[in-house]
Amino acid sequence: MKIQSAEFVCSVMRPDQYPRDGKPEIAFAGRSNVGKSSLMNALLKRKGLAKTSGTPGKTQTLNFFDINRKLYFVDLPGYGYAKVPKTVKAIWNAAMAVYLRDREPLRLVVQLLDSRHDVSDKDLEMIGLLAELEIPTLLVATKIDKLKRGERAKNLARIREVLELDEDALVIPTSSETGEGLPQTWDAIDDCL
Ligand SMILES: Nc1nc2c(ncn2[C@@H]2O[C@H](COP(=O)(O)OP(=O)(O)OP(=O)(O)O)[C@@H](O)[C@H]2O)c(=O)[nH]1
Ligand SMILES: [Mg+2]
Repeated sequence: MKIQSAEFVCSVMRPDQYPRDGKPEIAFAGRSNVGKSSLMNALLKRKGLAKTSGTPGKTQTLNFFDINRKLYFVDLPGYGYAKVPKTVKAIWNAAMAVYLRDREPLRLVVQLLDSRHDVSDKDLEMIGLLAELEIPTLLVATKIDKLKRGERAKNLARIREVLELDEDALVIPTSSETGEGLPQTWDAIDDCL
């Protein structure tokens, strides 16, 4: 997809605040710091559009971005080890669950997994929820540029094994730094629109 425009629209928590024009939505989910905001920016070729940070817990609300006046990217708050109180995490998780459970325009969740780390219990919970809700899900393994050649194959195989994926299931290795995997990610997004 050629990006003609990409604009921040709103930062929200409650369903009555979501956009109402019915344009299709692609959401980005994954633990804090896995690289959701960076991947969105890389896909859109807009460096500072979604705010990124070395400190986990940067994105704290659902952030909607209008792409080409045609669809929305939705940057979800990260789950997991964000350095915030439990009560705040519970509020983010609830906001995310409400969104996922009942969002008609949602076409695809891009679920990010850090290629350097083992799949966490929280990741499994999230992937289980997406399956239960029958939401089309694309798995991507982020920060692949940080792995050495040998580690790369091993870690990708490990992800497939832990998630018990079929041979034909896709896990796209991505890097927001080198651009690896971005065309394949766009192909999968385009297929859902
Ligand atoms: N080397 C490398 N670093 C990355 C990549 N993607 C993200 N990072 C770095 O990882 C850190 C976290 O990235 P974010 O995009 O802010 O992560 P996030 O998932 O949006 O985090 P939260 O908003 O806290 O949930 C930043 O320091 C990024 O520069 C990647 O593909 N390669
Ligand atoms: Mg973020």
